[in-house]
Amino acid sequence: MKLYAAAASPFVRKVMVVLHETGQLDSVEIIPVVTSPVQPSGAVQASNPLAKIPALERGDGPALYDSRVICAYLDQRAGGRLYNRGWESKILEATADGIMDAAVLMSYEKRLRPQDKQWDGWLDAQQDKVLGGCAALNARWMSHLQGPLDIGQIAVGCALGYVDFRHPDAGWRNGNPALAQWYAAFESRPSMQATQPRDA
Ligand code: 99T
Repeated sequence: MKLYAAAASPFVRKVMVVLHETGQLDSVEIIPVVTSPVQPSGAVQASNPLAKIPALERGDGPALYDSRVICAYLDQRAGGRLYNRGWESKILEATADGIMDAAVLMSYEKRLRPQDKQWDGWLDAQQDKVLGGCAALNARWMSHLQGPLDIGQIAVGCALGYVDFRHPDAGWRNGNPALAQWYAAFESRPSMQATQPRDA
Protein backbone atom coordinates (compact mmCIF):
# COMPACT_ATOMS: atom_id res chain seq x y z
CA MET A 1 0.00 0.00 0.00
CA LYS A 2 1.08 3.61 -0.56
CA LEU A 3 0.23 6.45 1.79
CA TYR A 4 0.39 10.03 0.49
CA ALA A 5 1.59 11.95 3.51
CA ALA A 6 3.17 15.06 5.02
CA ALA A 7 4.68 15.12 8.50
CA ALA A 8 2.93 18.37 9.47
CA SER A 9 -0.58 17.00 8.91
CA PRO A 10 -2.53 15.90 12.00
CA PHE A 11 -4.80 13.78 9.79
CA VAL A 12 -1.79 11.93 8.38
CA ARG A 13 -0.44 11.60 11.90
CA LYS A 14 -3.62 9.78 12.99
CA VAL A 15 -3.00 7.21 10.28
CA MET A 16 0.69 6.91 11.17
CA VAL A 17 -0.12 6.38 14.87
CA VAL A 18 -2.64 3.69 13.91
CA LEU A 19 0.03 2.00 11.77
CA HIS A 20 2.43 2.05 14.73
CA GLU A 21 -0.12 0.89 17.28
CA THR A 22 -1.40 -1.96 15.09
CA GLY A 23 2.03 -3.13 13.90
CA GLN A 24 1.41 -2.43 10.20
CA LEU A 25 4.20 0.03 9.37
CA ASP A 26 5.91 -2.50 7.10
CA SER A 27 2.76 -2.83 4.96
CA VAL A 28 2.80 0.78 3.79
CA GLU A 29 5.19 2.82 1.66
CA ILE A 30 5.11 6.48 2.72
CA ILE A 31 5.06 8.91 -0.23
CA PRO A 32 5.92 12.42 1.01
CA VAL A 33 3.97 15.14 -0.82
CA VAL A 34 3.38 18.86 -0.67
CA THR A 35 -0.22 19.89 -1.24
CA SER A 36 -2.36 22.86 -0.30
CA PRO A 37 -5.77 24.25 -1.26
CA VAL A 38 -4.12 26.67 -3.70
CA GLN A 39 -1.43 24.34 -5.05
CA PRO A 40 -2.90 20.84 -5.08
CA SER A 41 -0.55 17.94 -5.71
CA GLY A 42 -1.33 16.11 -8.96
CA ALA A 43 -0.17 12.82 -7.45
CA VAL A 44 -2.57 13.17 -4.53
CA GLN A 45 -5.41 14.29 -6.81
CA ALA A 46 -5.00 11.11 -8.86
CA SER A 47 -5.95 9.12 -5.75
CA ASN A 48 -8.25 11.61 -4.02
CA PRO A 49 -10.32 13.99 -6.19
CA LEU A 50 -10.33 16.42 -3.26
CA ALA A 51 -6.49 16.51 -3.39
CA LYS A 52 -6.23 16.15 0.38
CA ILE A 53 -3.93 13.99 2.45
CA PRO A 54 -3.91 11.37 3.78
CA ALA A 55 -4.84 9.15 0.81
CA LEU A 56 -4.09 5.43 0.78
CA GLU A 57 -3.63 3.40 -2.39
CA ARG A 58 -4.20 -0.29 -1.87
CA GLY A 59 -3.91 -3.07 -4.38
CA ASP A 60 -7.40 -4.50 -3.99
CA GLY A 61 -9.83 -1.62 -4.46
CA PRO A 62 -10.19 2.11 -4.97
CA ALA A 63 -7.89 4.43 -3.05
CA LEU A 64 -9.12 5.30 0.42
CA TYR A 65 -9.29 8.84 1.66
CA ASP A 66 -10.29 10.84 4.62
CA SER A 67 -8.34 9.86 7.68
CA ARG A 68 -11.44 8.37 9.33
CA VAL A 69 -11.98 5.93 6.48
CA ILE A 70 -8.29 5.00 6.32
CA CYS A 71 -8.01 4.49 10.09
CA ALA A 72 -11.13 2.31 10.18
CA TYR A 73 -9.80 0.25 7.25
CA LEU A 74 -6.37 -0.25 8.81
CA ASP A 75 -7.91 -1.11 12.17
CA GLN A 76 -10.21 -3.72 10.60
CA ARG A 77 -7.22 -5.15 8.72
CA ALA A 78 -5.41 -5.56 12.05
CA GLY A 79 -8.29 -7.24 13.85
CA GLY A 80 -10.47 -4.31 14.96
CA ARG A 81 -9.37 -3.03 18.35
CA LEU A 82 -9.47 0.75 17.99
CA TYR A 83 -13.17 1.21 17.19
CA ASN A 84 -14.60 -1.30 19.63
CA ARG A 85 -15.76 1.18 22.28
CA GLY A 86 -18.97 1.96 20.39
CA TRP A 87 -20.27 5.36 19.35
CA GLU A 88 -18.16 7.10 21.98
CA SER A 89 -14.99 6.29 19.99
CA LYS A 90 -16.56 7.80 16.88
CA ILE A 91 -17.89 10.93 18.60
CA LEU A 92 -14.51 11.52 20.19
CA GLU A 93 -12.77 11.07 16.85
CA ALA A 94 -15.22 13.50 15.22
CA THR A 95 -14.61 16.07 17.96
CA ALA A 96 -10.85 15.79 17.55
CA ASP A 97 -11.11 15.97 13.75
CA GLY A 98 -13.21 19.13 14.13
CA ILE A 99 -10.47 20.67 16.28
CA MET A 100 -7.96 19.73 13.57
CA ASP A 101 -10.18 21.21 10.82
CA ALA A 102 -10.46 24.54 12.66
CA ALA A 103 -6.74 24.62 13.49
CA VAL A 104 -5.75 23.79 9.89
CA LEU A 105 -8.06 26.54 8.60
CA MET A 106 -6.29 28.96 10.96
CA SER A 107 -2.93 27.81 9.58
CA TYR A 108 -4.04 28.31 5.98
CA GLU A 109 -5.47 31.74 6.78
CA LYS A 110 -2.16 32.83 8.31
CA ARG A 111 0.19 31.13 5.84
CA LEU A 112 -1.62 31.12 2.49
CA ARG A 113 -3.95 34.11 2.40
CA PRO A 114 -2.31 37.43 1.45
CA GLN A 115 -1.87 39.50 4.59
CA ASP A 116 -4.12 42.35 3.44
CA LYS A 117 -6.99 39.87 2.98
CA GLN A 118 -6.69 38.16 6.37
CA TRP A 119 -9.69 38.51 8.67
CA ASP A 120 -9.08 38.46 12.42
CA GLY A 121 -12.76 37.84 13.21
CA TRP A 122 -12.69 34.64 11.16
CA LEU A 123 -9.42 33.50 12.76
CA ASP A 124 -10.91 34.15 16.21
CA ALA A 125 -14.02 32.16 15.29
CA GLN A 126 -11.91 29.14 14.29
CA GLN A 127 -9.89 29.44 17.48
CA ASP A 128 -13.17 29.48 19.44
CA LYS A 129 -13.95 26.08 17.89
CA VAL A 130 -10.54 24.76 18.96
CA LEU A 131 -10.98 26.02 22.51
CA GLY A 132 -14.64 24.98 22.71
CA GLY A 133 -13.69 21.46 21.62
CA CYS A 134 -10.93 21.30 24.24
CA ALA A 135 -13.30 22.53 26.98
CA ALA A 136 -15.80 19.81 26.03
CA LEU A 137 -13.08 17.15 26.13
CA ASN A 138 -12.00 18.31 29.59
CA ALA A 139 -15.58 18.47 30.91
CA ARG A 140 -17.09 15.31 29.42
CA TRP A 141 -14.53 12.90 28.03
CA MET A 142 -11.81 12.38 30.60
CA SER A 143 -12.94 8.94 31.76
CA HIS A 144 -13.07 7.71 28.15
CA LEU A 145 -9.65 9.22 27.42
CA GLN A 146 -8.22 7.40 30.43
CA GLY A 147 -9.62 4.01 29.32
CA PRO A 148 -8.24 1.43 26.87
CA LEU A 149 -6.56 2.84 23.74
CA ASP A 150 -8.98 3.68 20.92
CA ILE A 151 -9.21 5.86 17.84
CA GLY A 152 -10.76 8.69 19.87
CA GLN A 153 -7.68 8.98 22.05
CA ILE A 154 -5.35 8.83 19.05
CA ALA A 155 -7.30 11.57 17.27
CA VAL A 156 -7.36 13.82 20.36
CA GLY A 157 -3.61 13.35 20.85
CA CYS A 158 -2.93 14.31 17.23
CA ALA A 159 -5.28 17.31 17.38
CA LEU A 160 -3.65 18.74 20.52
CA GLY A 161 -0.17 18.08 19.11
CA TYR A 162 -1.08 20.02 15.99
CA VAL A 163 -2.46 22.99 17.95
CA ASP A 164 0.82 23.13 19.90
CA PHE A 165 2.81 22.85 16.65
CA ARG A 166 1.10 25.59 14.61
CA HIS A 167 -0.67 27.70 17.25
CA PRO A 168 1.45 27.54 20.40
CA ASP A 169 -0.24 30.65 21.82
CA ALA A 170 -3.80 29.32 21.54
CA GLY A 171 -3.82 28.56 25.27
CA TRP A 172 -5.87 25.34 25.13
CA ARG A 173 -4.44 24.18 28.49
CA ASN A 174 -5.96 27.18 30.32
CA GLY A 175 -8.98 25.94 32.27
CA ASN A 176 -8.45 22.35 31.05
CA PRO A 177 -6.04 20.84 33.62
CA ALA A 178 -7.28 17.25 33.31
CA LEU A 179 -6.93 17.28 29.53
CA ALA A 180 -3.47 18.86 29.78
CA GLN A 181 -2.38 16.17 32.24
CA TRP A 182 -3.76 13.39 30.05
CA TYR A 183 -2.00 14.79 26.97
CA ALA A 184 1.35 15.05 28.76
CA ALA A 185 1.19 11.30 29.41
CA PHE A 186 -0.31 10.33 26.03
CA GLU A 187 2.28 12.18 23.96
CA SER A 188 5.05 10.12 25.55
CA ARG A 189 3.77 6.93 23.85
CA PRO A 190 6.36 5.63 21.35
CA SER A 191 3.81 5.96 18.51
CA MET A 192 3.35 9.66 19.32
CA GLN A 193 7.07 10.31 19.81
CA ALA A 194 7.81 8.70 16.42
CA THR A 195 5.29 10.89 14.58
CA GLN A 196 5.88 14.38 15.95
CA PRO A 197 4.75 17.06 13.50
CA ARG A 198 7.37 18.88 11.44
CA ASP A 199 7.56 20.86 8.23
CA ALA A 200 9.08 19.03 5.27
O1 99T B 1 -7.22 21.41 1.60
C1 99T B 1 -6.39 21.00 0.77
O2 99T B 1 -6.57 21.12 -0.46
C2 99T B 1 -5.13 20.33 1.23
N1 99T B 1 -5.14 20.06 2.63
C3 99T B 1 -4.88 18.85 3.14
O3 99T B 1 -4.59 17.89 2.45
C4 99T B 1 -4.92 18.71 4.66
C5 99T B 1 -3.49 18.54 5.17
S1 99T B 1 -3.31 19.07 6.85
N2 99T B 1 -5.68 17.51 4.95
C6 99T B 1 -6.98 17.59 5.23
O4 99T B 1 -7.58 18.67 5.33
C7 99T B 1 -7.69 16.23 5.39
C8 99T B 1 -9.05 16.37 6.08
C9 99T B 1 -9.89 15.10 5.95
N3 99T B 1 -11.20 15.33 6.53
C10 99T B 1 -9.25 13.88 6.63
O5 99T B 1 -8.41 13.23 6.01
O6 99T B 1 -9.65 13.54 7.75
C11 99T B 1 -1.92 20.19 6.66
C12 99T B 1 -1.70 21.03 7.87
C13 99T B 1 -0.45 21.87 7.82
O7 99T B 1 0.39 21.75 6.91
O8 99T B 1 -0.30 22.70 8.74
